Amino acid sequence: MVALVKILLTGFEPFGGEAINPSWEAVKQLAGYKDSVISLMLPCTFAQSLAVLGQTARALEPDIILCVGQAGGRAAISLEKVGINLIEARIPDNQGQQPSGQPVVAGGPTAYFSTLPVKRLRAALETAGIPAEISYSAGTYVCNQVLYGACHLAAALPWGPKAGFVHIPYLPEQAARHPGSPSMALPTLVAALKRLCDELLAGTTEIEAVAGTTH
Ligand code: PCA
Repeated sequence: MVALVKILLTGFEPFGGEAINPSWEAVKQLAGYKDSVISLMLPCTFAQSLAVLGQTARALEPDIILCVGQAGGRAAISLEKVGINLIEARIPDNQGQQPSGQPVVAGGPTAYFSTLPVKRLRAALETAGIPAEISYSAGTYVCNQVLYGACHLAAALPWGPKAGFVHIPYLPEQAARHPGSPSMALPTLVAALKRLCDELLAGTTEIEAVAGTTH
């Protein structure tokens, strides 16, 4: 019998004055997908996000940790390549904390690369007709903290899970209150996450492809 691949898929609670977070709206719809996906909502707080992720990952022993967050202003599904060991909060988190110049992990490496095959995931989304890009900065807020922390955690877990992060655009109802901001409809976001899970269930090897940015 082939062992089932387990994906821990996380989204965030709303933050920054928004009533909803597209990441949780989409992630919760994937609960139980292909008997492999476990959906988890993370608090948008520096103090709790990684504790909740770590506790759940240790209890469930997923093969893959895929975290999802809102990136208002981005137009495409952003496959994050790099998490950095820096917290620089532009706005307070959901507990009113606004840390500045702090490491995610004291004494940790400067950065981690996602261990997910971001080039292959981008190609899969493009084939499915969904706008996608590789991003080389997840910012310096809670999402970057979770990407860095997930990679740090995964590196320490004995069964060696893969870990990575995806930023997604606003939902149309959010963009309506941010004139000029791009958005992606919920069914498209859900289709994108399903496509990513399909791809990861098939394996985590990367492809050769041109990527990168010049700015
Ligand atoms: N986006 C924020 C944190 C939670 C979320 O969904 C970020 O990009 O850091």
